[in-house]
Amino acid sequence: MLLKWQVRGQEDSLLMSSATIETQYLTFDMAQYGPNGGVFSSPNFPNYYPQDTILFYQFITSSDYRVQIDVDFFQIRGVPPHCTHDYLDVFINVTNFDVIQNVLNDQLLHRYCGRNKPPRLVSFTNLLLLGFFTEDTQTERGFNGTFRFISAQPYRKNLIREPCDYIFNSSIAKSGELFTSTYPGAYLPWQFCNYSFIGLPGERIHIRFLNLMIFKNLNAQHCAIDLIKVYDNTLNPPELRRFLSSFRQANNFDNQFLPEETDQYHITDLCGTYALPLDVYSTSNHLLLYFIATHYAELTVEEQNQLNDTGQPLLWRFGFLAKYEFLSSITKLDFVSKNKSNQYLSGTECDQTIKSFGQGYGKLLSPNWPHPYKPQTSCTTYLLGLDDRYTLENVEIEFDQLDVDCQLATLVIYNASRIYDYRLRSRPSTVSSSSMSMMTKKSPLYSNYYRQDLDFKANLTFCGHFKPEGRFVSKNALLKLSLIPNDRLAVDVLPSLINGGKFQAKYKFVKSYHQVPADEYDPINPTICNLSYYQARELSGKFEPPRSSDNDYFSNSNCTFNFNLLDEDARLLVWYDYFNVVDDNYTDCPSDNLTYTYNLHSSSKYYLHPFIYCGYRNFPAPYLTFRSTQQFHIHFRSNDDSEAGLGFDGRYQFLSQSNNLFSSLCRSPFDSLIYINETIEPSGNISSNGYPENIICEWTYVTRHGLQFNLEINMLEMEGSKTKDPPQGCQSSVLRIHSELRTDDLCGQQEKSYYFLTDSHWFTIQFISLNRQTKEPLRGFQLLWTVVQVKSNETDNECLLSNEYFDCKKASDSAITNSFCIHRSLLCDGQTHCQPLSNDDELSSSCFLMIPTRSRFSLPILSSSSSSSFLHQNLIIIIIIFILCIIMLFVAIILVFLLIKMKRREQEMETPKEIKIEQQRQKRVRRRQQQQQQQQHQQQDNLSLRKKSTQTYLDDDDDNSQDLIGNHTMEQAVTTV
Ligand SMILES: [Ca+2]
Ligand SMILES: [Ca+2]
Repeated sequence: MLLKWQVRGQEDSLLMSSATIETQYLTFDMAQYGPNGGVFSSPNFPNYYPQDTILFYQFITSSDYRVQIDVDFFQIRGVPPHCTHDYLDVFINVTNFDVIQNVLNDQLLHRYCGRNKPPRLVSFTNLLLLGFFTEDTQTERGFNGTFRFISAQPYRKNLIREPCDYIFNSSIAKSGELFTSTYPGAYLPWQFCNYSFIGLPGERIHIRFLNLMIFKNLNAQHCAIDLIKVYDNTLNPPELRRFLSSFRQANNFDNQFLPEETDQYHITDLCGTYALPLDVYSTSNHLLLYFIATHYAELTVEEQNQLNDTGQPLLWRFGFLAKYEFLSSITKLDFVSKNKSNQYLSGTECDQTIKSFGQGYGKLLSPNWPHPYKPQTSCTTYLLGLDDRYTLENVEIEFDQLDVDCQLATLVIYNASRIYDYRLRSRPSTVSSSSMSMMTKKSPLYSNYYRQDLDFKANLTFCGHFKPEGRFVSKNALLKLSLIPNDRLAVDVLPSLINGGKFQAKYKFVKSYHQVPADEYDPINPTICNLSYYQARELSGKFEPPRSSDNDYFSNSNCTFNFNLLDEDARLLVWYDYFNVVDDNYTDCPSDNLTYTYNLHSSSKYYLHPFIYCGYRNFPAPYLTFRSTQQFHIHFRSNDDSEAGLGFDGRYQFLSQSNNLFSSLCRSPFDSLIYINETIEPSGNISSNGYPENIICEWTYVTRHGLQFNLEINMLEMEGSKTKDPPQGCQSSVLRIHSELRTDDLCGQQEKSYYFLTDSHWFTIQFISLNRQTKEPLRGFQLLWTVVQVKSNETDNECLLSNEYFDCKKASDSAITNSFCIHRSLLCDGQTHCQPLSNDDELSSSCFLMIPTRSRFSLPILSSSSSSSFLHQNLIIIIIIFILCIIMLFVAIILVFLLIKMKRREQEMETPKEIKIEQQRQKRVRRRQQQQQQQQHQQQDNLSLRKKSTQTYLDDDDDNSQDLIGNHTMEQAVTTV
C-alpha cells in the first residue's frame, strides 16, 4: 500500500497507511539563492515525473521577506477539483515546517491538478510550501516555475493589527497604496480586513482601484462569497457589525443570505471585476473599506471555460490594489440641491440624479457653482423622467451658459437629440418643381411647422466658451450629462490652471412625443399627443402610438394623427402591419380603440367613419380617403386600466394619379363618375376581375335624384374575416361600399349574397388589395347593382311612374323594411333584381307586365340623353301632332257620317217590297197620328215634317251599327297618325 495524503480542505484529517514511501524534501532558502530566487520544477521535468512520489518544496526566507512563486508550465494527471490521481498542494500561510501534519491540516490554500495552473502566489509569512503527490499509475510532464523573495515592508505599512487591519491617517500620509495581504498573489481564504481612512476635517477621501478581482460566481447578482464593503462617513458602521454577526452564524456560505443594506453609511459592495480604474469617494473625512474572503470557492467548469475565454482565468482571486488620497480641494457637494428630486450618488465624486415627480424643472449647475469647478473634476448628472404606464417623460435641457476649457475637459450629453425651434417660411427645396407648384397653392397651411430634426444616435460633445443653441431632448426618460476631464489619470495637468470652468443649464421633464415619428408635433403644447403628417413634407411613412419603455402604449392615451392632403385630387392610403389595441369587446371597443374622422375641402363639417377598431390582430381594413377629403384623422384612445398592448404599427401613403397601385384593369379614384340613365341601363355588374394584388379600384355611380341603388354582392372571396371568433379584420384587402350616410367594409368569404341599399342616388365602391397574407386562390368580388325607387311608405302599394316601374313585393317572411320598385325592363330577363325582397320580377305571372318597346336596344340614337329631357325639348311638336290627330279624327268622323248617309239612301231605294209596304204602312200610321196632333195644336209644313221623321228613323234603328263604324273609324285614325 501507498502512503497517501488525504488532505481535503479544513475538516479532513491526515490519513497514513502502513506502507511507506520515502518523503523527499527540497529546500529553497533565500540565504542560498539570494532575493532574486531561481527556478523549481517537478522531478525529471520536462520529462514525465516519477510514480509514487511525495515531494515537498520548502521556500524559506528571513522575516523581512516573503516568497513569491510563478508557475509557468503545469500538467499533472488528474481532474480538478477532486484531483483523484496526482496533485500539487499549495500552502502560503505556514509558520513552521517542523510539524508537517499540522501544516497539512490547517494551511492548505488549494490543491491543483490537470491543466489548472496555480496563480501567482505570495506567502503570507516568510515560508511557502508546495507538496507534490503522485500515484503508481501513468504520469505526465509535471510543472516548472520561478521563485523569488520580496520585501515584507509594504505589507506592514499602516498595519495596526495582525493579520490585516490597516489605518490610513491623513496626518501621516496624504496619499499611498492599499492592497490585499498577499497581493499580487491570490488572497487567502477566511479573512476579515479593515482598511480605515481618517482625514482632517473638510477633507474627502478618494480611492482609485487599479486592480480589482474578487471571487464571484459569474452570473451571481450579489457578492455572496468574497467582497469589499465600502462605508462612508464612519469607521465603525453598525450595519457592518450586524452583517458580520449574521454572516458568522451562517453555516452554508454558498447560499448565504446577505441582509439588506439600508443604513446611510454603506456606499457599495465590490466583487468580481470592473472597468478600471474604479473611483470611490467619501463625502466626509472618514471612509472604511472592509474586505471579506470566505472559503476557497471554485468556479463551475462552465464558468471556468467562460473565464478562460477572457484570458484571465488565473487572476480570479487576485485581490485588489488601490491608491488613496486625502483631498481638501476636492469638489464640494453643495451644488447638489437639497431636495427630494436631487440626490448625490454616494461613492462618487460629484455624480447626482435628478428625478422627476411629474412635470418638474430646475437649474443644472456645474460643480462648485457659482465658482469654477476643479480641473480634474469628473461629474455625471442623470436626469430621470417619469416612466410608467401613463407617462413617459422626456428630459429637455437648454443651456444658459457654457464655459468648458477644451484643453481640460468636455461636456457630453448622452441619449439626446438637439431640436431647433423655428418656423420655416418655405418648404425644403428637396422636391420636384411640379409638386412645388402644388405646394404653393396651399402654402399658408403648411409653412409654419417646427423643424425638429431628431437623431439620437450620436452623443453630443461640447467644450469652449459659448452657448449651445437649441434644446436637447432625451429619446426616452433618461438623459445623461457628463463632465469628463481629458486626462483623468495625469497627476499634474497644467498646474497653472486652478479653474476648470463652469456651465449652467435649465432642465425640465416634459411629456412629449418625440419618440414617435411625425412631420409636426403639437406646436403649442408638447404634452398633447397631436401628431401631424403632411403630403407636402413626406409622401409616406409610419405612425404609431407613443409607448412606454416596456413597449406598451400608455393608459389614458388620447392621441390624434392628422393627415393633411394637398388638394382635392389627392388621396391617402392607410394600413397596418401590426395591430393590438387591447379590448375584450371587439364590437363596441369601450376600453381602448381607434376611430377615424375626416372633412372635405368643400365644407368644415366632420364626418365619422362608422367603425371602431380594437382587438388583437383584428386589423382595421386598409383605408383610402374618399374623393375631396382635406384632412383625415385617426383617434387613438385608451382607458385608465392597466390593460395595454403594443398598439399598432400603421403605415400611410399619399397617393397621386401616377401611383402604380392604380391600374388600367379597373377604374381608379381619378376616373370620372359613372352617370346612369335608369331607363336605358337600370342594372349592371361590377367585379374585381379576379383577385389582383397591390391594386386599388374605385367606381362611383350616380343616377337621377330620387332614385337609389340596390347592390347585391353575390360573390365575395377575399382575405380576412370579420365574422370569425376572434375576428381577424381585413388586413390586406377590403371591399368598401359607401353612400351618403352608410359605409360597409367587407372582406373574407361569404356564402350568401350581401345586400346594400344606398341612402342616396349615388354609391362608391372601393376595392383595395395590398400585399396578401396568404396565397389562397380567391376570386375577389362580384356585385349586381340595380336602380330602384324606394317606396317611402310601407302601406303605399303604388310605385311612382307605375307604368314604368314594377313593385317588388316583399316576400311574407322577408325582414327587409324598405321595399322598392324596379324598372319594368328588368322583368323576366333571367336575373333576379327584386332581392332581398323577393324574386317577383322573375315570376312568370309578372312577365305580361313587361314593356318590351322600352327595351334599351330599341332607342340607340337617344341613348345619350335622358327620356325626360327628350320629352321636354320636343313638347311643341308633340302637341302639334296631337292637335293634328284630333282634327283628322273629326274629319274622318264627318266623312264617315256622310258616307253612311249616302249608303242609307241607296238602301232606301233598294229595300224589298214587303218591307217597303210595311214601312209605308207604319209611316202612314205615324202620319195619321201626327196629323191628328197637328190638327189639335198647330199648322206645319210638310217638308219639315219629313225631315224630322228621317232623323227619328236613324235614331231608332241603327244605334249598334253606328258604334261599330265609330270604332272602326277611330282605329283608322290612330293608324293614320
Ligand atoms: Ca386599456
Ligand atoms: Ca330581373
